[in-house]
Amino acid sequence: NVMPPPPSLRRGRDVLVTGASGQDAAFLIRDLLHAGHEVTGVCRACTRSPSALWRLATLSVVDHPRLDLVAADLADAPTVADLVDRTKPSEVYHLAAESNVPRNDAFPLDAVQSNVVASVNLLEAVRNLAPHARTFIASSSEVFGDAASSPQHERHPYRPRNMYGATKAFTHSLATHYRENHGLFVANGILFNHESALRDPAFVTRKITRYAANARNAREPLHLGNLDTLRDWGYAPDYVRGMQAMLEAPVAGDYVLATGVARTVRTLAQQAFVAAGVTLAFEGSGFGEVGYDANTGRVLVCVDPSFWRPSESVPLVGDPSKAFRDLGWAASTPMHVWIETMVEADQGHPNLTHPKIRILQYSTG
Ligand code: NDP
Ligand code: GDR
Repeated sequence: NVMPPPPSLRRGRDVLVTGASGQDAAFLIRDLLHAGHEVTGVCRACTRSPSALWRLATLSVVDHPRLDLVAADLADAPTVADLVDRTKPSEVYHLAAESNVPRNDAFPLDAVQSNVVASVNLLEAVRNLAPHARTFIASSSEVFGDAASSPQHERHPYRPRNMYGATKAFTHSLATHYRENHGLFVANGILFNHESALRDPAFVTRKITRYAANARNAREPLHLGNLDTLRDWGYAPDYVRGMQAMLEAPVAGDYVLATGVARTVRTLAQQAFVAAGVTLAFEGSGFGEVGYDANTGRVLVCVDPSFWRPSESVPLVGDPSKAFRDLGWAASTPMHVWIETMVEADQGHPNLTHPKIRILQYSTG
């Protein structure tokens, strides 16, 4: 399941990666270490405890001699300044964020601290203490929100329609300001959904693959929200290569990273069940729709209003042509391949049984 890292032209430089306990940072740090970099990873609970660092451990890099892990809350400005001063990075990947969309709405002040204040602290520290560093900022398709048209490209207007999208739109604009008015090398990656076996199970892909992988032992159907929602889903290791390409580019810019293809949650579920050897058919509509095993008739998926988010009138689908043209980047892993990867990984964890999934989901009160 592990794809080889890309060749790097920038061996041996010091790199600072925030959000080191997260999905993308795990793949990125693995690539950077394989390419010869010294890496400092930052996360709030970087105590080398299994719970905080299970992703780095899964990729067998948590004990790498060139990886230094530092515990820090990026919302604290003096801490961030000290971190940048001590590491004097030549590259910074800012991946830390509260990335769960409903949690941002549930805890708006935390969202501002983790997504906005942390980004201001980091950009200020880079400006004052490491102005020659190249910085990557993780922006999101959620900045487009109530999009005017589809697909969305780098110049598409921002119309965020939730707290998460608003914080990302602010940070994206701020990064552009530091690039244009302070002369820093700051690249914004406008990232569309990207997934892997390291994804938190609160997100719909991993929620589905975990259930599909263990469906034979399931005592009740999988509860999902809106099955008609269209999303542009890709594979996370491809996207972290795009991030690296942005910092390799001669000039800093904004780049959409996406597949350019929209699929429904229903299709996603069907593909996951196919990977688990089950043909999933659907009948009914709205809250009454169910997905069932076409061979046995057993109901495996139902629609649950508590997970329902209205779908966008214009789907969020990215136009990645600029990244392809300028960076040679494309989301190269086909969906059925990465879904198979996720289901296979989840079949190796039989304790992650289905009834918990619903409890874990949005356990924010
Ligand atoms: P994850 O949620 O897996 O990782 C983000 C990490 O940020 C978490 O592990 C969290 O660590 C850390 N973090 C949050 N707040 C703080 C803080 N105040 N101080 C220090 N660390 C903090 O996200 P992904 O890896 O999936 O995504 C990486 C980035 O890309 C995020 O910014 C996300 O918003 C963005 N993005 C991701 C997309 C995707 O599909 N994956 C799509 C679009 C954008 P902990 O809580 O353990 O302390
Ligand atoms: P998203 O990811 O909110 O797009 O944020 P998520 O996987 O949660 O939702 C994707 C789409 O699936 C629909 N959906 C469900 N979602 C969840 N979680 N659970 C369900 O049961 C369910 N049923 C249907 C959602 O309504 C949504 O439309 C991710 C994060 O990585 C963000 O940080 C990132 O910025 C965006 O992707 C792009």
